[in-house]
Amino acid sequence: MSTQPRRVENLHTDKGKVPVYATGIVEQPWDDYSDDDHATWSTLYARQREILPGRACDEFLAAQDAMGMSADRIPKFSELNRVLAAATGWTLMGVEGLLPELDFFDHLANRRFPVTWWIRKPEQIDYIEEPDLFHDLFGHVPLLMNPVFADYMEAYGKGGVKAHGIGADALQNLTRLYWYTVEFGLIKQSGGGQAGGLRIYGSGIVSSKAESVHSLESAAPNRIGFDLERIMRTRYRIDSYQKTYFVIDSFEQLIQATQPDFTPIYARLSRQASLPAGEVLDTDTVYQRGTGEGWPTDADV
Ligand code: HBI
Ligand code: FE
Repeated sequence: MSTQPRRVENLHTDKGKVPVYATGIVEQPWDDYSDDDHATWSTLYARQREILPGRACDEFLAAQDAMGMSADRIPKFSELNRVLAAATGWTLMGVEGLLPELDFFDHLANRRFPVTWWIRKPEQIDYIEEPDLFHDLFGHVPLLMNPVFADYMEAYGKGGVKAHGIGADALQNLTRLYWYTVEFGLIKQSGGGQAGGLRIYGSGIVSSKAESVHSLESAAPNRIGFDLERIMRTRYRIDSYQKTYFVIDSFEQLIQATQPDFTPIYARLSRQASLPAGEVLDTDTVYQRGTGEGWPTDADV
């Protein structure tokens, strides 16, 4: 998600005052969740787990089960942290919402994943603009159990702290990488499955019912093989389905791509124009050249 993060000052919720620390870290007020909150989690969880087998990568579903997540109720961060910390050294921490980028990167660089403590209202069940608990906990957290993906997320955070020191263009390149991998990435799954063996690992997709189907089965979007510098040049959509989904061969491919120092890459990219979200290049490995049906005509970011 890349809407402007808002600093949290004195936070008063309808559940009374939730303690907020200077850095926006919030204890999960688990006892204060309403029946509606738990019902929203249950509805969304059951709905996604109904359609994800055969669409999400096996690692995602296995990790979600291994963490003990279920449709019963909103999971307790403290309980998940016991399993997660033992698996990959990552821990969750409650936050009010989007953090300033440098705070966010610094948390990732130290294997801390910020999870929004509140869940959307029942009337927002199908779409919410900014990341809520369901997007973060259901979408982002399970793959932190996967050692290779966990390494990638730490490397991403360290790269973000460095990019923050370099400047806005570097940050934009890196945000595109996050968008087309962590949020909206597809992966080749050994063993076939839907859509010629492509599966979902991106959090923005797995936490969305419609996009879980669209990303794999619609004729509209492009599906193109992962290429780090090509992705860093590619603009994206915030308010609609992606026009292009990028496909990795494996999580190892992600970690290998983040090994080199990005500074020379940023320098090279600064001399190249950014690409429209729906563009297909001659040099692309094309799994599907989309029809473009339904694509918005306004500007990509
Ligand atoms: N803050 N809590 C939170 N969660 C995010 O996913 C997040 C953020 N701040 C910035 C951000 N994401 C994006 O700008 C990333 O691309 C860095
Ligand atoms: Fe996200």
